[in-house]
Amino acid sequence: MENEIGEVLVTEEEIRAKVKELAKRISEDYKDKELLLVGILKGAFMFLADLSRELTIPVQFDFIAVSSYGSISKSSGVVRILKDLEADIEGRHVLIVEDVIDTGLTLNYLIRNFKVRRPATLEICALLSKPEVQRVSLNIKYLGFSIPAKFVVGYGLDFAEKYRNLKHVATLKTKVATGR
Ligand code: PRP
Ligand code: 7HP
Repeated sequence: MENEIGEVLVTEEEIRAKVKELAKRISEDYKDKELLLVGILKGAFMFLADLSRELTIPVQFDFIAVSSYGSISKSSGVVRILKDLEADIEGRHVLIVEDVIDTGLTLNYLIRNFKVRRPATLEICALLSKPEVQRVSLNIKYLGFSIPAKFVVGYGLDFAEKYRNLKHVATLKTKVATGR
């Protein structure tokens, strides 16, 4: 399976150090608040699991699963909610945890959707961002790494549902379009 994997962009050690650094900042910023972590399935599961274990404050968890409507509406940024939040987020301190921001359209949609539910605060924590292909402006308060506009796998990210379990982030030898 490793034959398809290209160069390592972010090593296991770099991820571990960054997760600790982000968790420290988040623990300080939310020390007097009740934090609700919202993971975007599936890709964020590994980052969320590691990040949350480095937090030194009590937290609660919720998850949302989304998918693009289809090739035509992908560019419109409209996403379909496959599994909605269980929590009522009105008045809550919500931190969205995402694996990768590519065009930014998914998060842009979710931010607008969540704001309607009137959380007390709403912030983004993303492991990876590809600034070259981002099409909407987002305020990413907690960011792990800015990477080139290459399709990547590992640490939660997949290609055809494979490679999510890699401990590092790597490119694929097979060329895959990124940035939609
Ligand atoms: C990925 C990723 C983001 C989105 C980013 O999810 O987890 O949610 O795409 O792309 P964008 O910034 O261009 O909107 P994907 O649809 O691959 O689902 P998955 O997390 O289940 O793998
Ligand atoms: C989605 C996605 N999934 C895996 N790898 C990437 O680089 C990706 N960008 N957007």
